[in-house]
Amino acid sequence: VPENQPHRTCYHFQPPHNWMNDPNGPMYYKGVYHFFYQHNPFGPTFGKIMVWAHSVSYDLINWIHLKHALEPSEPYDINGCYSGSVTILSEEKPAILYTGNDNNKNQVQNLAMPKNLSDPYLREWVKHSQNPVMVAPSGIEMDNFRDPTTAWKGNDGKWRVIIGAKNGDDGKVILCHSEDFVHWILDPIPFYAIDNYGMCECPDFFPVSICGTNGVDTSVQNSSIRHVLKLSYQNEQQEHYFLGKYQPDQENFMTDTKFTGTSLDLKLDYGAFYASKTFFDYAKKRRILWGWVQESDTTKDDIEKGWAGLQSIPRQVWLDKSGKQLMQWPIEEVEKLRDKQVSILGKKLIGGSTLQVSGITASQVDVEVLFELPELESAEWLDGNEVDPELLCSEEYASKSGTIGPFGLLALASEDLTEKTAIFFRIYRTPNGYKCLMCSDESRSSLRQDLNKRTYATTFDIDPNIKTISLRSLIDRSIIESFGEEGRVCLTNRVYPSLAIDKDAHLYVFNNGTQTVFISKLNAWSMKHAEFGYEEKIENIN
Ligand code: DQQ
Repeated sequence: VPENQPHRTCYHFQPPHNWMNDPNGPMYYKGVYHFFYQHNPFGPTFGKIMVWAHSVSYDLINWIHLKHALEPSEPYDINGCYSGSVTILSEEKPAILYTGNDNNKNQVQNLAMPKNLSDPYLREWVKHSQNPVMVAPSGIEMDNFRDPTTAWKGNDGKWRVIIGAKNGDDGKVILCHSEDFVHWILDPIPFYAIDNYGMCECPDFFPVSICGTNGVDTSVQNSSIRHVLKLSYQNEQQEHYFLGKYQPDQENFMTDTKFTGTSLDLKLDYGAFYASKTFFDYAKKRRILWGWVQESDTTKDDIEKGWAGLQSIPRQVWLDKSGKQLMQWPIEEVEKLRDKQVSILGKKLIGGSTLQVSGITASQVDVEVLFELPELESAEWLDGNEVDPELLCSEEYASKSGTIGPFGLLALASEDLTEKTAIFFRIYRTPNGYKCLMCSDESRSSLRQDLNKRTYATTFDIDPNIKTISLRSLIDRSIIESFGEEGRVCLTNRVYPSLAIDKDAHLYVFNNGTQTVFISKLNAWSMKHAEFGYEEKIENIN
């Protein structure tokens, strides 16, 4: 990677160089966190020879890069080792199920096991002699059958796994079961199907506890859990999920809600976040989510930078008390990187005001703000049941005045505010109660014209008696991950400021509503660099 790179992150996971996309097979195993990822070792674009790169960590923040776990080598994966997952089988043996792009460019599922279970880093993986262990069933396109999940075991002792698929424009999720993890039977009835929305990539299927924030292991089935089915819609590049009831005896998942194709559908993150995957961390009894955060600059830039693609900071996920949505929060370990702190307490933010948060390195910061709201009755009226939040945000830039809001943060901002990414709330009164719009607006994030600058937004219902609303943003040079209302809404942005870089980046709090809001408390910390180590053996690739 060339020197002097203002957009390369300092505490998000990145490979030493070149292209990265999907998280693969994350797991905790005997004291070590493993992370595999889709990687092109030969360049900063998606490549012909995709491998499973491999890194290990003791805290999910500081990493050691190892040599690749899987590289194309056999007829069943010679055109790429695509995404998949790890399952820990009986006798604590981990197994990788991954998609091979085979010599006919068909997608098949393959199995790999560690060569030496006593190597704490599980450096070497052996592909199974009976690969491929699954091929596309009839009614599924042979080149659109990929991304097996972590398997779960039923009470009958059989393993189940689901796999993304497509036929024409119709997305499908295929259920497969096996007694020995090698011989698989594919269920002719799709586990999930959605017409006209294209390929369902990278499914994820996991239980969540109905009370508390603890996670549960993937095979757990009892009355105190619900299930989550997550799908990556290839056409939209967005992560949709459904809560519901899994009925193992009928091999059936009954979703609580139907997909509508509108802003009412649930997404893990309303911004740049894709191909995500969870795992159960049995050390800390939590379920952790990783997601790929794509670039939004040009391929030419990626080639100049020598790298492309980030991973989100791992997030803990759990079911909200309402049972109607998931909650997400950056894992607590990221707080170890918090360095110099500044605080603001009880500060009035009158309409039209902007307040700088000074004394921190604003290009790499963790900031948490609690806003105290005025009486909600004064909120603007919003007609119509179905408003498109992104349209609302793009028409009403953060700089335009509202009543209660827009208020929030201006991140990676230049001193004169010509560059800024606004992450903000605005509150509305609707026929069905109060709604909060949360938005992240990249339109002014850089003076550069050749970037894909998006506006991401969603609305959520708020209690009429709500007094405060919180916002946390993890800012790291070209990424901003924001968590509204304690993790109810997540929005991730990739931005490439040209002025607001390094020491010239600033952080502000603003209020452009006519109503005053208060900063009840704000804490911001400069963030230290995460450590990335390399094993010497990794240098074999070029
Ligand atoms: N990327 C992988 C596929 C997956 C897609 C290939 C999602 O397995 O469907 O790198 O980003």
